[in-house]
Amino acid sequence: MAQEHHLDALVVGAGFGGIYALYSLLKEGLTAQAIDNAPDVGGTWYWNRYPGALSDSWSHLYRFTFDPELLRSYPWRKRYLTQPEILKYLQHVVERYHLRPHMQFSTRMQNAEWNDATKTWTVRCHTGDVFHVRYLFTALGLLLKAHIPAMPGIERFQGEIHHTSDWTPDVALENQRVGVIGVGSTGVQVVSAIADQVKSLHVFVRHPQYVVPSGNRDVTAPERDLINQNYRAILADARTSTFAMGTPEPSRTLRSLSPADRALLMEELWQTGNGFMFMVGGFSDIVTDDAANEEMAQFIRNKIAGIVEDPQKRAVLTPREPYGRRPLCNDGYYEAFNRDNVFAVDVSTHAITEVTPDGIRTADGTVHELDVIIFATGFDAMDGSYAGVGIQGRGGQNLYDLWKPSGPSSYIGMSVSGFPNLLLVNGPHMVFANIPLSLETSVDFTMDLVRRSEEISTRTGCQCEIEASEEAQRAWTDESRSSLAGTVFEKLPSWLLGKNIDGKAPSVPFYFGGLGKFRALLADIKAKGFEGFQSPLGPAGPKTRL
Ligand code: NA7
Repeated sequence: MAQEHHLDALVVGAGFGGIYALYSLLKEGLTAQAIDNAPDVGGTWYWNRYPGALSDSWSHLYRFTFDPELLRSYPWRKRYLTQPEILKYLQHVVERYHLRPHMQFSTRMQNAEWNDATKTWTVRCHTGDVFHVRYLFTALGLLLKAHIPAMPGIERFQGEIHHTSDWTPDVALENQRVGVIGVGSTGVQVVSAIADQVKSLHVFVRHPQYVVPSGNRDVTAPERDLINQNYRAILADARTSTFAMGTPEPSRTLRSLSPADRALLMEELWQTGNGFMFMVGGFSDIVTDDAANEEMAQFIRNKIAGIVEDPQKRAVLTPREPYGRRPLCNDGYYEAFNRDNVFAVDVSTHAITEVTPDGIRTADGTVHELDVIIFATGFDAMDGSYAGVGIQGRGGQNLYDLWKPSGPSSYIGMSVSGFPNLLLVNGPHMVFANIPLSLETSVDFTMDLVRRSEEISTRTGCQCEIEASEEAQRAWTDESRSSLAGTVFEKLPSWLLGKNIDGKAPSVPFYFGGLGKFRALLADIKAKGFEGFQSPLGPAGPKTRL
């Protein structure tokens, strides 16, 4: 039954970020609740239940790290975690810390409004529930809003249509004629998983990507013991590294080795598997030096040529662009195209023109007959997650509208000027790194902010406002932009830059400086009395700078 709730804090989202924010708030002694639109915990990992869904971070680092006992005791089988395993793990965490009584599911936040007189947020949900809280944590996830490109005729299709992020376990693909649109991380996983189940599989490829093996396999008991014994050092390394993926990040450049030695190293990386490992685990300059990047890219092209037997399929699957999107890995992707029932459709030269009642027509006039169309077409990432919720700050300013014209802007991915006591969990301009570790860093810092705010509020008798200064926010937005400058990532139109969505303002919605640097920066901000935040939480005096 719908209720009015009066709490210290509301957390919106019950994925990795929301779970840890809720845990931290309760530990702090505050009254808090989490809500989620989904019927259970999991966030991104609840919705993305498509076949083959797998995390591409090593299993031992794709988890919470705040509890050493949990780290050492929770079992895992392989080097990577499947979606069902991740969901089970998150459910376990929720039970272990008795969080479930503080969670309400099937509850969607519709809007949130800041009241400057009472210094509270009023959050209204589609269930009729209303929450009055002093702190609002948005843990909405990066990949919430599905991107489904407009395609004429789609409503006339007589088969089934699914986006991978809205998958239900009852989707039956066996013996069906299936079309997959998109070959990003998701499409690659789906294709590899279903190729041998379906009658036919047409994969619509616009920009083929570089896919290296993941090298997935069982983790042996001695390997697990070794990880357990060394967890402290492993975590320390990850937290001071750039991507926090547990892969080496050497400083040697590609050309510091002889051609023969670097070919050997590339082969070793290929055999080891893991996308980040391949991109940054061998050489330091793959993302910054065009020639080094091209040599690495050519190595992968040669591998593709050695695996994909059919010349037409090989041509469609071979990328020509630099190796500079989010690195992908998956076992068996290219091999799947050696099956007679799997086809590579080149939609860069012959785009999809329409969906017909019985399939997809491409510009060359061919109708590819299908029973099921799977959109693996990605997301309106990051600020897109905020599109469906009306968050109104001081003066009725709408957060998403504010971000729309020139891209999102925040201070350290956590706070937005004009939106007091709104704490973003992995919001726009968060650090680009392995998610569990980066979000723990962010939530820990927001808890530092809340702790300080509570002290001030108790001392002064007035609710303290946690709010970035405009200058600090602007400086951080600039910093995020320059963190990408000179890298290959900036040259390609990927979702990392919001360039996959027509009409979206180009922006750099991540901070690419790395987790180690980010953590050092947060320590510095704290040491300087929460520099960049407005007084009284931040330093007194004139507006603060980074
Ligand atoms: P991505 O990486 O954004 O990939 C989406 C794919 O969909 C990509 O291959 C796109 O091709 C393709 N796409 C999108 N629109 C079209 C149209 N109209 N026609 C043909 N192909 C299209 O999303 P993912 O879900 O795979 O991965 C997102 C992140 O989730 C991933 O990086 C992980 O961090 C988890 P394009 O490249 O635009 O030509």
